[in-house]
Formats: sequence, structure tokens, C-alpha cells
Amino acid sequence: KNEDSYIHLLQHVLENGTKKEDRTGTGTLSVFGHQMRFDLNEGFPLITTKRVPFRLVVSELIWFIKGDTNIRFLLQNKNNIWNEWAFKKWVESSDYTGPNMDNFGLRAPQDEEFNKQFQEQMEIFKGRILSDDDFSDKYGELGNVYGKQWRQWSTLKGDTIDQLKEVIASIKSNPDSRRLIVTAWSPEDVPNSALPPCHTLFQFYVADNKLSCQLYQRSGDIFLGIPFNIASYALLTHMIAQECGLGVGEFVHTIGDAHIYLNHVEQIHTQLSRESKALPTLKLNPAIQSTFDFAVEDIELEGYAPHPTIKAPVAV
Ligand code: UFP
Repeated sequence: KNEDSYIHLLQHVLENGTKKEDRTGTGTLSVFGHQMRFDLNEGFPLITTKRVPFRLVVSELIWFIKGDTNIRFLLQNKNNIWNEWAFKKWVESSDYTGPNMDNFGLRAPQDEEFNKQFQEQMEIFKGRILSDDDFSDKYGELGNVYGKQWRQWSTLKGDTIDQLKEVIASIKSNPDSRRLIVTAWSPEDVPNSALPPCHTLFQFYVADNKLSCQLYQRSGDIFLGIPFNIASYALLTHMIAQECGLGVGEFVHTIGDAHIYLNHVEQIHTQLSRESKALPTLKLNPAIQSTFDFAVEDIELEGYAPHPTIKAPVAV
């Protein structure tokens, strides 16, 4: 069954992972170079041994596909996953006059008093992003994140490349091509980037009228990030397959540093004690002819009845 390859990764890293320090100071168990395969015809690979918030996957992917790099669209869709990155720029700017927010990511979970202030400032920030156009243009903007790299890659000549549009056109015109690649990794941007892209590069492959996709992810938080990443690329593959009149093949997920944070180990034991359930089915609105036209309400899941959510701290 499809989820087995993810469950196997959890077990494999618990048993064989090397203890390794990391940027966040949390500590991990880690392996280097791991591959999972999901046959997209067996069901949609959304993990069932805990609930994964699919609506956040959907709005984030649509945001990437639009080429949008401003968190306003995410907030309009009640998606808060990128807030901290924008908030950081705001509280470090000279326009910010509220209480000191240095190292808010580390301090908030440890200091209840500070956490209250942080939540308060975050709510104010979100409110202004949603209601104030100038503020949102200045502080909602994340810069060279996925949407920019996929849709408006900057070239040395000063023009832009729409990698996503071009790859879809190539899937249609030259499906046997071995160059069906989109890259988010720009060495030029890495030094000035708070979060260099985790999902670095992906490639499409067409055989027997089925579209497959492989992702190279340089770094994967196995408990919190990976289930989300699997769902996102599986969804993208379905959307592009629909536009190209193809069936779906496999999603192949290759991970560089695949790690379990030490403060997720207990949660993973809980997850491993659960029996996986039948995978859901993805329902895309069949009237949508272009990958670029999907809206949140065109994407639905049928039959997702997972085990309950398991909470765990995010390493930042
Ligand atoms: N991470 C993921 N998936 C993502 C994402 C982040 O697993 O889509 F954006 C995790 C991987 C790692 C951390 O634990 O976030 C990024 O840290 P670093 O840049 O040090 O690899």
C-alpha cells in the first residue's frame, strides 16, 4: 500500500538515523539519500495515520502556481504557514515600533508572557496585510520564493523565464523529452535567503500516456514537512496531467537530508502504533482546462478519514 513507503521511512530513520546537530539547535536523527514511490492510481497519497491539513496544501500550491510571493493570498485563504517569514522582515524593519520581537521563533514556545505579545503583534500584522495595500506590498512580500522561481525566473539578461508554463508546453509537444525540469534552486539567491528552497528541483516523465513526477528535496522534516510535500507534488502532477490529457503515473520523492527532529520521536511512536486507512480519492473539477485556472474550490478529496492530528513543535 502507498502509505507504507512513508511508514517505512519513519521506521528506517528511527532505527538507522545518525544523531546529528542542525541549524535550529533541536537535534535530529538523519539519513542521507532516501527515495519513496507513490503510485497515484492507488489513491491520493495523503497520509492517514494522522490528519494532514489538505486545504493548506491546496491554497499554498495554487499560490505557487499563480507566481504569487505575497502572503496576502494565503491569509485570504486562512493559510498561516508562511506568516513567520514575512513577520520577521516587518519586526526587523525601522517601521516597526511595537515590543521587541528578536528571536520570536525560539522565545515564543518557551516564554508564555512573550508568546502573548507575539500572538498579539502577529494578529495586528495579519490584519494590516489584509486591509492595507501599501503595507501588504511592502511587508507581505517574500521575494524570491517558489512562485517567483517557477513563473518568473530572472535571467542575467534581465528578462524572465516561466519555467512552469514552458514545462507544461513541453509535456504536450515533446512528452519523451528528458529535460522536463523546473528548478527553484538559484545559487545567486541562497546567500540572501532566509529559507533556501527545500523542494529544490522536479522533473516530469511521460510513459504509456501517464504523467509521473520526481522531486529532489534537499532537506525533509519527516514528521511535519514530508507528508505535506508529498501531497503538494501529487496534486500538482494530477493538475498538469488533467491539462495535458494524460493519466497519472507515480510520484517519486527523493530526499537528501531526511531527518526526524528529536522532539518528534514520541509523536512518531504514537503514529506508528496506528493502522493506516484507505487512501482518499482526488476530485478535480473536470471543466478546468489549464493548470493556471484552478481555484481552491475546484479541488476536493473524497474519502479522507484519517486518524486524529498529532501535534508537534515546528523547528524554526
Ligand atoms: N521543511 C520541510 N519541507 C518544506 C519546508 C521545510 O521538510 O517544505 F519548507 C523542513 C526541512 C528542515 C527545515 O527541517 O524545514 C528547513 O531547514 P534547513 O534550511 O536548515 O534545511
